[in-house]
Amino acid sequence: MGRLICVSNRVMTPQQTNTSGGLAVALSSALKQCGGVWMGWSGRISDETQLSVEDGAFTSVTLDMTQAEYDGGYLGYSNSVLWPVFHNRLDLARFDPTFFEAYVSFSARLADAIAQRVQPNDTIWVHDYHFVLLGQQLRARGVANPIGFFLHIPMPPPEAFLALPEYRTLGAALAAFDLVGLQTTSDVSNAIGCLRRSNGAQLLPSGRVSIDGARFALTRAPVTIDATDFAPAGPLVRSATVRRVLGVDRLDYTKGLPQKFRGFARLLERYPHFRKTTVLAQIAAPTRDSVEVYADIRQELEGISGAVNGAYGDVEWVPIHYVHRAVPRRKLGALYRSAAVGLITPLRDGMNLTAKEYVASQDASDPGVLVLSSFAGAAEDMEAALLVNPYCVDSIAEALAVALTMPLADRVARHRALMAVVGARDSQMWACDFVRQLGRAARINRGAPAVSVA
Ligand code: ADQ
Repeated sequence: MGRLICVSNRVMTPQQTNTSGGLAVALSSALKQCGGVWMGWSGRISDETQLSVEDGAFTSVTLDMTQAEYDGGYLGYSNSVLWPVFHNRLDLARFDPTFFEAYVSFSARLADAIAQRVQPNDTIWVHDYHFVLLGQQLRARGVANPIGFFLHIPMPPPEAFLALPEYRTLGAALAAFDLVGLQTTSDVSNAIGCLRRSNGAQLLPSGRVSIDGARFALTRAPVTIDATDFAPAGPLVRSATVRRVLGVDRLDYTKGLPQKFRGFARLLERYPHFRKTTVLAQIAAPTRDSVEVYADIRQELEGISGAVNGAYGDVEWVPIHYVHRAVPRRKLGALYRSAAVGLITPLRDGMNLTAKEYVASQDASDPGVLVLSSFAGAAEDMEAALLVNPYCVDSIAEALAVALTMPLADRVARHRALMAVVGARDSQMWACDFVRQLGRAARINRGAPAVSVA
């Protein structure tokens, strides 16, 4: 079997051990097992065209971005156009016609680097919205290897997708992949709807999609976590006097943090007996600070937490503990475990790994309760959580009231059902399954008989 070449915007080097985020954990685990190459952005901005290469259990190969690629391609097209549009926030998208060229540019230089290094038996797996064009760019450079794509964020409804000036180009580019993976069944049906409208795509009886004669497969492949990394170690430590409701998110407008703060304030307003005995701890990791709307949300949150703390707090009790910082990964498990409620309420989310991490961290004999947005991809399989409408502060407040008073037997039963989902598969299984399906899709595309996989 050949090597796996993974491509994603940020790359871990073989020496890095402190992984942050599901994509990094899943890919490093797969790459360590198969050996292979991880390619993407170095995290640096310069005009240097030389690649940085580090060898170890796998090889990392990274490329610097030019200032124009960073401003127009990464901050611009990726994070100010594709990110908001795919999360159905057209109001926050910046449709600047100069962005797309810079987006094409970095992806094309990466395609050059991959085309120079790829060997005949290699499999290429491209990740996320930064590189929608990469499959097509590789094919244009004569790369005939199996190439798969996985979208970690939601696929938008067709009306939002068609708002992208480049929708036809993006849709056609997807057809250059052998397999396109999405997080949920609704993402798969949105993808079919988008591609029908944008490129006249046809859904074939085999379930494959055809665009102008190019055929590819679509699959639902929800990202998983390694639940054993979060398995409780040591006794359960929770305060006897104050119960903690916990949120852990990147500070992103898609994560619904203002609504979450207001939902908690509504709980205190409507049910005064929770005052003094309950706190909301929100750990919000800084992200994309140089995109304007991210600075706006930061200010908004500081304003809401200040107002709620001013209205309800006193010298002994501060209702909202808002921390704008990342927590070291090794400390997350204990933090999740100490919380009576995990409050994860994104307005839209591809999956949401924090929800899975919260469940995996609980003590099965006295677990906390997960309150989860019904608009997170994770909600598709996690019906045993208390599902809420994250836009509705009353819905959040009522779910919190139920969670904070839930009898032990109900908490145990819900946790057992959630663990059956979270513990069933690990990140290595996720990656290996995708690569197997990709091999099969590529064989079908090239007219070879498919080897069936279990
Ligand atoms: P994100 O939106 O970054 O990624 P999410 O699923 O929320 O992903 O996971 C974030 C990861 O970062 C989790 O592992 C969490 O523990 C960690 N994290 C978040 N805030 C933190 C903090 N303050 N301190 C420390 N760690 C923190 C995208 C999509 C998601 C999808 C993932 C994986 O947007 O929908 O679930 O990819 O496919």
